[in-house]
Amino acid sequence: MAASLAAFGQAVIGPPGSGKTSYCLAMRDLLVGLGRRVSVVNLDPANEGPPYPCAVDVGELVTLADVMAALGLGPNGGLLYCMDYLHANVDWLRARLAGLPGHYFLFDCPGQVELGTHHDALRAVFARLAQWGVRLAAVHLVDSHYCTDPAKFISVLCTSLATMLHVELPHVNLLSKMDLIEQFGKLAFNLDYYTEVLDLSYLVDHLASDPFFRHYRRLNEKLVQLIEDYSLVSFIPLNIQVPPWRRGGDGAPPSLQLPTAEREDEAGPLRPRPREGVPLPAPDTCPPPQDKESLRRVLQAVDKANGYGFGEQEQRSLEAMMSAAMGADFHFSSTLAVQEKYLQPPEREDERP
Ligand SMILES: Nc1nc2c(ncn2[C@@H]2O[C@H](COP(=O)(O)OP(=O)(O)OP(=O)(O)O)[C@@H](O)[C@H]2O)c(=O)[nH]1
Ligand SMILES: [Mg+2]
Repeated sequence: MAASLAAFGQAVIGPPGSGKTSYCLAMRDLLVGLGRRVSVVNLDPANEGPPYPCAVDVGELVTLADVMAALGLGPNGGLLYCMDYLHANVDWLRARLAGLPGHYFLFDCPGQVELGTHHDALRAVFARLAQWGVRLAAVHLVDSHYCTDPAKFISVLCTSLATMLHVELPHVNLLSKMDLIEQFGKLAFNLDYYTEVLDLSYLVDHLASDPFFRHYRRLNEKLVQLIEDYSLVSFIPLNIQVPPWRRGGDGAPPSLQLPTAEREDEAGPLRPRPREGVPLPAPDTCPPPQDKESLRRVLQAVDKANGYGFGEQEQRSLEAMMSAAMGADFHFSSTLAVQEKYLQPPEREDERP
């Protein structure tokens, strides 16, 4: 029997565009800063030229473009085929991971929703990883702006629950892009109502004030009852980018220091390295600095979920200890502080035009 890989990692999943690839880049930078040896594994056959240094790329095995051209499939069918192909050739993945002993893996997964809710290939790949000794937590991202629309938020809850039940891994749900949460309107309730998924009957009442949704009240009642019966879904707010009003003078708060020089050699800079043939962005189009504080809170939950936090692996660096100390404040997401941090402050009377 082949030796166990004995590793920890995160399977980063979620709907298209929810921020999975950006999360992998930012989480990698954070983990490298903590002294972990990290490898990002791109499992998305449509992800050409990911922004992070890619240790293992499914594109070496199969790409969506090739499958679509060779089999005449559309993008959705093509992606499902690619994932079935990966599952059928999963030993390729094992051989690649075996070449990275002692590494912490971040798996950047494709965004097709059915892969998380009912298609079998991705779940089967995760099950094989578990058999090989890779202890995974699923990190499931959904766009936070859905909170501003009660109907969409109910569907987000249903999708998250279905994914948790289907993927069968320890699970951490994230509300991503907190800087955009109120982009399409104000929240009807405090932020902790959405992160803790509190009494959902208020949401149904709120929805019933819309003449269109009044007809679907009983359906919505049944859906929220199902979610509450399982009592599994809750969210941690995540913001990869620092909101402009919190950036201060030069745009970067003091907590967002770049890694030290020797770390930078090992890890690469906080922002993506320029790739060959890709022009450098102009200074004003550089990606905004990352919100490390928000990422650390996510890491706390993930370390508990996959068991990493209960081992001896972490080097006792100051940053690692600070990161651990933040665990004492795990109910952060239910406090007013998080609301003040991530939501635009309300307009003051004297500032209104
Ligand atoms: N404002 C803001 N934008 C973000 C944040 N995180 C990601 N984005 C943007 O969201 C878009 C999609 O991000 P990706 O990381 O490519 O999302 P993805 O889930 O990997 O997308 P697919 O692989 O296509 O499913 C990009 O334009 C990112 O720059 C965030 O915290 N705030
Ligand atoms: Mg992606």
